[in-house]
Amino acid sequence: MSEVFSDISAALQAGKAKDVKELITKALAEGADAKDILDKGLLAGMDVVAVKFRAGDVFVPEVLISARAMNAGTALLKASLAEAGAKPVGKAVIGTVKGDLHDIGKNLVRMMFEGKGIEVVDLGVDVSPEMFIEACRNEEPDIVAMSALLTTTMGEMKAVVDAFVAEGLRDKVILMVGGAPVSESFRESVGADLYAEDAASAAEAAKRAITQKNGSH
Ligand code: B1M
Repeated sequence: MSEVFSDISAALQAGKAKDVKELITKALAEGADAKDILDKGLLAGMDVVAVKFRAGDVFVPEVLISARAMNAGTALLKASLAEAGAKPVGKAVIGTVKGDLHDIGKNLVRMMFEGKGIEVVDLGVDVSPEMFIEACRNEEPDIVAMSALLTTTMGEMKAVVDAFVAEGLRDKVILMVGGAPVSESFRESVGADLYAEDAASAAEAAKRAITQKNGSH
C-alpha cells in the first residue's frame, strides 16, 4: 500500500491532477484509509513542493499546478473523511483573509468541519473584514473561521476581530484563527477565541466550542 502513497505524492509534485485522482480512486477501492492518503500521499507531496519552493527550485506556476492537483485530490477524499452520520452541529463562515490567496489549508478545514456536521459557508480567498461582517449578518453563523498563510496577511485577523467589535457583533460569534504562521499566542494577541494547529483539531475545537455556546451536549 505504501507504494500508492508515494505514487500519489509524486503525481502531486508533478502537478498531474488527473493521475492524482485516478490513484486516489484506486487506493480507496483497494481499502486505503482516507486519512493515510491525505497525510502520506497528498500532504507528503506538498511538503516536498514546499521545500523546493523555498529553495527556489520551483516557482509559483509549478506550485499552483500542484495546488490544483491537491484540491482535486482532497475533493475525492471528502466523503471518506466525513464522520458517518454526523448530526448537524451548527454553522460556520470560513475564508482566507484579505490579501491572501492560499486556500488548500482552508479547504481542508472546511472539509473537516463538514465531516463533524458543521454547515459551512465558504467565502473563498482574499476575504475582507467587511465581507466577514456581511456574511455574519446574512448567515448568522456560530463561528467565523479565518485562515492565513502569510506573515504579511495574518495581521488581517486583528482587523476582522476589530471590525466585529466595532459592529457590535463580537459577542454573537466564536472567532477562530489558524494557518501556518498563526499560533496560540498570536490568537491571544488579536483577541480571537480559538486557535488550532491543523484541520482535524480545528474541527474538534470548533465542534466543542459551538456545542458549549449553544448549551447542548
Ligand atoms: Co505560497 N507561500 N506564496 N503559494 N505557499 C508559502 C505559505 C510560504 C511559506 C513558502 C515559502 O516561501 N517558504 C511563503 C510564506 C512566507 C511567509 O509569509 N512567512 C509563501 C509565499 C511567500 C507566497 C507568495 C508571496 C510567493 C510570490 O508570489 N512570490 C505568493 C503570495 C500570494 C498571495 O497569497 N497573495 C504565494 C503564492 C502561492 C501559490 C498561489 C503558488 C500557492 C497557493 C495555491 C493555493 O492555495 N490554491 C502557494 C503554495 C501552495 C504555498 C506552499 C508551498 C504550500 C501551502 C499549502 O497549501 N500547504 C507554502 C509553503 C508551506 O506551507 N510550507 C507557501 C498545505 C496546507 C494543507 O497547509 O495551508 O498550512 P496549510 O494548512 C494547514 C494548517 O496551517 C492548518 O490546517 C492545515 C493542515 O491540516 N490551517 C488551519 C490552515 N488554516 C487554518 C484555519 C484554522 C485552523 C487551522 O482555523 C480557522
